[in-house]
Amino acid sequence: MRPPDFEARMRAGECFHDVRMLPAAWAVLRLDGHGFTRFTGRRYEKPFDAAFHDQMIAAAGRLLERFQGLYAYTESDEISILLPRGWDLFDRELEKAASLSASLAGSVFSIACGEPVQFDSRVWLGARDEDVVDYFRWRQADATRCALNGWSYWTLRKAGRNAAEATAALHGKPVGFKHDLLRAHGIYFNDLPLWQRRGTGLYWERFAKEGFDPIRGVAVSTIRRRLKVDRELPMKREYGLLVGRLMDGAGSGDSRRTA
Ligand SMILES: Nc1nc2c(ncn2[C@@H]2O[C@H](COP(=O)(O)OP(=O)(O)O)[C@@H](O)[C@H]2O)c(=O)[nH]1
Ligand SMILES: [Mg+2]
Repeated sequence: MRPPDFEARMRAGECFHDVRMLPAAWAVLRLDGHGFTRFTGRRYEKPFDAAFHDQMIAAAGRLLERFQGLYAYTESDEISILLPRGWDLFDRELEKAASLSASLAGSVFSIACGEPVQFDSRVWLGARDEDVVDYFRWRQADATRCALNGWSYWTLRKAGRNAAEATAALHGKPVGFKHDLLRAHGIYFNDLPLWQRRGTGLYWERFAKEGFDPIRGVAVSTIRRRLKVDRELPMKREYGLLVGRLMDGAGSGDSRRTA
């Protein structure tokens, strides 16, 4: 076989390499810690550990910067990164976006915690702006549900129930039952920190940096952007409005003006 034919035959085996995210569709990368139930169980406070959440925030921030995203959201062991509609890094190749995001999150988190950990990564596509708002409301509702379940489960465990008993006691029980159970143990779910109940958002915010232009001898004010870590996210409709503003590009872009 001629070398070019051989090369082509081998390349043909890379059959997922041409898969690209639909042009102009909204894309979200969602990363999830792999086997984190075991990993966190060994190392972190239950049900929530502020140091663990800070390490997730560190990984989310690096992803937002590296992938030039508009918004990052993290809850539990997952991170969602909203990419701008016209995102064209890596030619929108799915394999590149998924593998590079997973490896970046894994390396940032591993360095932060001192132990090798892995993330998986998938791509979500949405055609309409409302789909993106729904996506982030969906993940936030998941955060609230998991926080209530986690607090209920670990409250029972700490009160002496074993894993099977705690699981059985909560199986099929409505939200109100879990609130009551927590209250009976002196825990008011609605008073728990917002980052536990709603997750944390990261987005760009603009700020004015004052300086001096030595050539013209005038004071200058430069509009820069920095990453805001929002641990007090609104919820439901208000949260949707925040996501909508970030999709419109609020907070992104640098510009320069003279004072
Ligand atoms: N100890 C502890 N565990 C956490 C924390 N945040 C998330 N987790 C755990 O991370 C796991 C995430 O769930 P999931 O992705 O379905 O589990 P996985 O498939 O084992 O990674 C759950 O078991 C959570 O309890 C935390 O702050 N502290
Ligand atoms: Mg996981």
